[in-house]
Amino acid sequence: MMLARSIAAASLLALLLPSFASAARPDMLGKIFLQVEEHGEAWYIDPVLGMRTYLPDGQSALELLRMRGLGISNADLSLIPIGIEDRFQDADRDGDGLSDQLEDSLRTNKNVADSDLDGFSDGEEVRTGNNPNGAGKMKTDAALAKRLSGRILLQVETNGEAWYVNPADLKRYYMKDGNAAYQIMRFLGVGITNKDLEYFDIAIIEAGPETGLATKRCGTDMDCFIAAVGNTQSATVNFTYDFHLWTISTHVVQQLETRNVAGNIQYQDTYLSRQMFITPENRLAMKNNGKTDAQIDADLVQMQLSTDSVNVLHACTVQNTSALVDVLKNWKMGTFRYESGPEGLGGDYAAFGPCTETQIQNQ
Ligand SMILES: [Ca+2]
Ligand SMILES: [Ca+2]
Ligand SMILES: [Ca+2]
Repeated sequence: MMLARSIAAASLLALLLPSFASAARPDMLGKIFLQVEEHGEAWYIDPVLGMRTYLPDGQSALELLRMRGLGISNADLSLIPIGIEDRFQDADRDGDGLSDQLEDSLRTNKNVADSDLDGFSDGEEVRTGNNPNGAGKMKTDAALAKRLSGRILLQVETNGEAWYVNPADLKRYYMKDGNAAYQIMRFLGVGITNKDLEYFDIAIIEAGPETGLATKRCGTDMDCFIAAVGNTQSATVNFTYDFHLWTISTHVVQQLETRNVAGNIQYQDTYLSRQMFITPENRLAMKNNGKTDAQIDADLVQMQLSTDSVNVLHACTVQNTSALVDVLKNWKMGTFRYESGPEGLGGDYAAFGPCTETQIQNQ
């Protein structure tokens, strides 16, 4: 009975979902693999792009952090458990098992092994999930850690410190620089055959020359983002909007991001969340057409399940910056066009230039 029901649900989902190239291997997303049939080359499977990036050295790891990192608030970051990779050796002046720089990030005392003087060293407390700065356990959010599995996170409220959420244990590993990232990612990597690795296309991380303008982080201010795009400056914003398809309304929070790569603007957007609902008017109309509340609610649950994925991405190379600015202004006014074009990417995205669309299904 349970089996029949889950097969029915799975086939319904298969009908509703577009086919995603990487959905077949969700277990591999966000992991580091070492090419054991060659010379142990390290590859990162980007969980957003569903593509692999080659990491030959610390410089490439640094570019990966800069280009593919996701900004996170300190409050959210604190809810993800901390992992410690003992094989990565770094300065630890008080010998408590936490490197000096990790202690700076955690705000523990790097000169005192037991910051809160409770008899347990800072390292012991972090390893056991206890608070090294006071009493009690560290508060964690397993669902958040799972959602960010395999992502690189950047502490945008402080100094952009980078962390990697290891899919194997859903803990975050601190990477103080490119060299640390490279070594820690190698330690966390697992072997893979060439055949399995070749399942993923290669994504090339192009940092490009520095533009002299740091990434403008606009929070939720679309005017700030639009102005930055007009100046071909790298920028990010979280953008919230609603759209309506047939009787279903969808509330979306999306991260928009542009990057100035050697003078060219690259654009991408990522769904942070999508919630679907039915307005009272539409519910009444559906009931007048003979549906019961229970049927309407069941349909809604199925729709929500089918679109429950975050990390849905459009990536475009912008050919005409002013066209992108015009589209963003329309979005801000609530006019969002998403009709399919000849390549399946029409509507507003057709104005940007060549686009790829990648959608990753949640596990
Ligand atoms: Ca220490
Ligand atoms: Ca300490
Ligand atoms: Ca302590």
